[in-house]
Amino acid sequence: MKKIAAFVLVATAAALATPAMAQFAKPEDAVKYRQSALTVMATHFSRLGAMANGKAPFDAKQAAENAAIVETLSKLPWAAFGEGTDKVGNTKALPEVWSQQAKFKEASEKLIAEAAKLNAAAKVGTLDALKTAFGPAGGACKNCHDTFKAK
Ligand code: ASC
Repeated sequence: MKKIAAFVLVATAAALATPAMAQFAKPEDAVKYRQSALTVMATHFSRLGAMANGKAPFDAKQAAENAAIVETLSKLPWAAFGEGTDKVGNTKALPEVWSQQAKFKEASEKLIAEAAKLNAAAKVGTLDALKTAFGPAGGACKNCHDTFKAK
C-alpha cells in the first residue's frame, strides 16, 4: 500500500513538472488544438467586429457573451506551441515562434491583456466602449500574425 502511495505521489509530481507539450499525445494534436482555439476565438472576435464596425446591430448581451468567450480562448493556444510542433500538420506558424520565444510570449501576453480589456469594455454595455477596445485587440491579433504566422 505504501508503495502504491509513493508511486502515485511520484507520478503526480512528474505529471505536474512535465511541460505543457506533454499534455498532447502527438505533436499533431497540439497543432489541431491551437488552430481550433484560434479559429473559435476569431469567430467570436469577428462577431464583435461586425458590431464595432456597424455591419451588425449592436446588442449588449451578445457583445458581452462573445467578449467573454474571446477572453477565455485568448489564454489557450500558447501552451500548444511546444518544441517539436513547428513543422507538423498544416501549421502556418513561422520558425520565429521558436527562435524568438520571448517576443512570441510578449505578443501572446499582449493579446491576453487586450482580450481582458475587451471583455471589460463589453460589460459596460455601450457600442462606444466596445469600439474603443476592439481596435487594440485586433491590433494584438495582427501584431502577432505579422511576425509569427505565414500568409
Ligand atoms: C479577426 C481575425 C483575426 C484578426 C486580425 C485583426 O477577425 O480572424 O486574425 O481579426 O485580422 O487584424
